[in-house]
Order: sequence, then structure tokens, then C-alpha cells
Amino acid sequence: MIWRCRDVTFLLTDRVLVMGIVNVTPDSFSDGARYLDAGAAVARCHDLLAEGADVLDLGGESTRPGAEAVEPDEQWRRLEPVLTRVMRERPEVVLSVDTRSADVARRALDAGARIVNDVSALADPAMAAAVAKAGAGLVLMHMRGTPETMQRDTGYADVTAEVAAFLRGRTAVAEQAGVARECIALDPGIGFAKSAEGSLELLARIPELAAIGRPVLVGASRKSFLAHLTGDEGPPQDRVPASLAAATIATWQGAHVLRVHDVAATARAVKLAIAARRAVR
Ligand code: HH2
Repeated sequence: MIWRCRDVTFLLTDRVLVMGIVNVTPDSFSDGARYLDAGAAVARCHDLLAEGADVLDLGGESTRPGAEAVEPDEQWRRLEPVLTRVMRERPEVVLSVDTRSADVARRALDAGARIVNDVSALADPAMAAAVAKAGAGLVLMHMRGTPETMQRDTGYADVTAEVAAFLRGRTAVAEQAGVARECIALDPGIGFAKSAEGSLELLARIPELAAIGRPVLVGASRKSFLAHLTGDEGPPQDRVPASLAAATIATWQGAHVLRVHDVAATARAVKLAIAARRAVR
């Protein structure tokens, strides 16, 4: 399995990428306001790279349940100083931009980003063409509605089958718009229009998503479904042990990319899970 992101091609047959999260936002559910200052965000990028991140995912808009959309100009105002500085200091780093806006994606790609992480899976009709033109990596994620409304709609007859059908359909749309199949990665959207049980089921049934034939990206880090299942009542930072368990399960089940806040700890959990995977295959 390969994932092509412009000039970088990841071979994912026996490797799991750790994607470190940097939210340049005032209101993200776990790290909101911590990295709104560009200097703090750049320092966070360097720290996550030192911890072993393979990719950095920079976002200028929170998509937590209930969050309102942020205008493209405001997203870019937050992202631009961080993205341009990291690219200048470390041009080899694979940066992903977490945005639903083709306008923001285009500007980030012009500045050197190699991946567009689109939680709306091409809701903006201009997105696919922007990604195709750059030959960038594209993450297509499943959600219903928008972050503002999604948690009102979490019922499914068969959550995995429905998510898999949606991701197949969006892959076809992306390909029709010129995105190369080998550039596409798929994400079940843990916590996006899902009950805690639905999120858990998706984690356990990753092989059915991997069967589509594209890398599977999983974003379970510090999310509230973990607290729902473990009974943790504290802030998101208290969910690190459960997040590591989720990362281990995801790796064991064949995920290819893990989007996480806690890079060093996740990288260790992944090493163990991959070693175990090798032992049986
Ligand atoms: N989750 C979040 C944001 N972006 N992208 C993908 N592909 N998959 C995810 O699961 C995912 C995502 C939400 O987490 P976070 O960025 O920490 O919080 P917020 O949306 O509040 O900024």
C-alpha cells in the first residue's frame, strides 16, 4: 500500500504513520488557544517532529461537535505564519492542512503543504481540483451534516457498512475530478456523527474499511467516546491512556495513519503493535 503526497510517497505495507495535531485555534476541544500564537504553534511543530511525528496536521478551524464554521480568510490568517515558517525551517516536513475550504487548501498547497485533510470529504466543489492540480495527498473523512449539527444524527443500521459505502463514493468523486487514487486516504470520522458505540465499532472493524484498498487514517485521540467508555470524567488530557489503547487497537486492526495529540507515547504504542502484527503475519 502506498500513499502519494506530492513528491513524498509513503510505503505503508509494514508501517503506521503518526500524524501530530497542531490546532491554531482559540477553541479546539483539547488544545484550543494553546497554539493560537504563531510562535507557540511553530514550537509545537518542532516538538512533535522531535517526538517522531511523520506528518503534521495544521488546522485553523475547530470541528468539535457544535463548532461554527470559520471563514477561509480567518483560517488562513491563523495558519499562514505557522505554515510558512515551518516550511522555511524544515522544507522536507510533510505538512497537512486540516480544512474544508478549497481556498485555504490552495493557499496552503502554494506554501508547500503536501496533504489536504478534508473532514467534509469534498463538500467544497472546488476542493478536488485544487488537490489534483498539486498532486497532493487527500484525506476523505466520513461525517453527516456539519460539526454544528452532527451529534443530532448518530443512528445507523450498520455504521461500518454505511461509512464504507460513503468513502467508496467519495473516492470515486475525487478520482473523477482528477485526484490520483494513490493520493487518497480514508477516515471513518471517529466522533463525527457517531455514538460512542459507533466509534468503537468502527475502530474494531477497520479491516472492512481497509478492504476498499486505500490507507485508513484514524483520529481517536483524546475524543469523548473514550471517556464515555472508560468513565474518565476529567479534561481531554486525562484520556491519554485510553487514546494509546485506541491507537494500539487501530494499528492491530490494520490502520495506516494515526492522527494524535500525544506523538511520543503513540509512536511507542505503535511500535509494539506493529511488532505483534509482524509476529502473526
Ligand atoms: N478529528 C478532528 C479534527 N480533524 N481530521 C481527520 N481526518 N480525522 C479526525 O478524526 C479529525 C480530523 C477533531 O479533533 P481536534 O483537531 O483535536 O479538535 P478540534 O476539531 O476541536 O480542533
